[in-house]
Amino acid sequence: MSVALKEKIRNYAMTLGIDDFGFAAVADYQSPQSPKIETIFPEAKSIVVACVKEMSHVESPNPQIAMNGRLDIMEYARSTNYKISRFLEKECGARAMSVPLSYPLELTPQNSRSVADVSLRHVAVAAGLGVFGRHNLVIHPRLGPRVLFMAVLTDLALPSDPQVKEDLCTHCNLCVESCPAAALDVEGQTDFGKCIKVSQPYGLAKIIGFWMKWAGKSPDEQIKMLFTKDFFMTYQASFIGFQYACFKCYSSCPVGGSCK
Ligand code: B12
Repeated sequence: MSVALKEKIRNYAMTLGIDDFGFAAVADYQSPQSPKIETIFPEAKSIVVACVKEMSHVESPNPQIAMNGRLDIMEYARSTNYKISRFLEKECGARAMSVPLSYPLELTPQNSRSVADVSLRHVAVAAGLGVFGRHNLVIHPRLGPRVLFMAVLTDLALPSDPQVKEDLCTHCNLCVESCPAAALDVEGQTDFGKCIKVSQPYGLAKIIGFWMKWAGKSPDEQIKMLFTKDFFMTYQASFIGFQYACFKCYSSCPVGGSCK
C-alpha cells in the first residue's frame, strides 16, 4: 500500500520538472540543532523531499546574474512545493505543510546562527538524496552538491527511501581552499559569521552597521551616506530577500559539476 502510494506521489512530483524526489519517515530525520518536527506538526509521520539542480549561474563572476538564477529557482520552488502539498491533500487525503527553500526563518539575536525550523540538508540525507561533503553541503549521487532542497511535512505514514551509503566527497579540499571567507576551515562546521559576511555582503550585519554609523553623523554626512553604493545595494537586498554574492563552495566542487 505505502509502496503504491509513494509511487503515485513520486510520479506526480516528477512531472513538475524537479530533478529528484525522496521520502523520509519523521523518525529517521536527525538534525541535532533543529526543533523537533512534533513542535511544528504533531501528527506528521513523514517528509517528502524534492531536489532541484542549480544551473551555470553559480559560476558567474557577476553577482547579479548569479543571484538571478537563484531567484528563478526560488520562484519555481514556491509554486512547485504548493502543487506537491496540494496533491497530497487533494489526491491522497493527507494533511500537508510546506517547508520552503529558505526564508522565512525565525530571525532573533538569540538564533544568530539562523537555525531553520526544518534542516533541509538533514531531511535530504534521511530521504536518500545524498550525503554531507567536506563543504557541509549535501552531495546528490548523480547531480553533485549544486542542488537545492524543499520539503513537505505530511501525516501519511511513508517509509524512508534507502540512505546513500557511499562517501561522495573526493576530499580534494578545493571547497576549503576556494572559500573567500575561510568559513570551512574547521571540518564539519560552517562558520556562520565568516560565511554570511562574504556571501551576503548587504545583509543584516551591513544594515545594522549602516544605521549605527548614521546615528552618530551630522545631517549633511547622513545625506552623503544615503548616496553610496552600500546604501543602494542594501536597499535592493532588503526587498530581494537573502541576496547571495558567493557560490564558491558550490562551484569549486568537482563532483557532479555538469548542468545535466
Ligand atoms: C541558515 C542557512 C545558511 C546560513 C547558515 C549555515 C549553517 N551553519 O547551517 C548561511 C547564510 C551561512 C548559509 C550559507 C550557505 N547556504 Co544555506 N541555508 C541555511 C538554511 C536556511 C538553514 C540551515 C540550518 O538550519 N542550519 C543549522 C543546522 C541545521 O546546521 P548544523 O546542525 O549546525 O549542521 C552544520 C554542521 O554541523 C554540518 N553538519 C551537520 N551534520 C553533518 C554531518 C556530516 C557528515 C558533515 C560532514 C557535516 C555535518 O553541516 C551544517 C553546516 O554548518 C538552509 C535551508 C534549510 N531550511 O535547511 C539553507 C541551505 C543549507 N543553504 C544552502 C546553500 C546552497 C548555501 C550556500 C551555498 C549559499 C548560497 N550561495 O546559496 C552557503 C553554503 C555554506 C556551507 N558550505 O555550509 C542549501 C544547501 C544545499 C545542499 N546541496 O546542501 C540549503 C539546504 C538551502 C536549500 N533549500 O537547499 N546558509
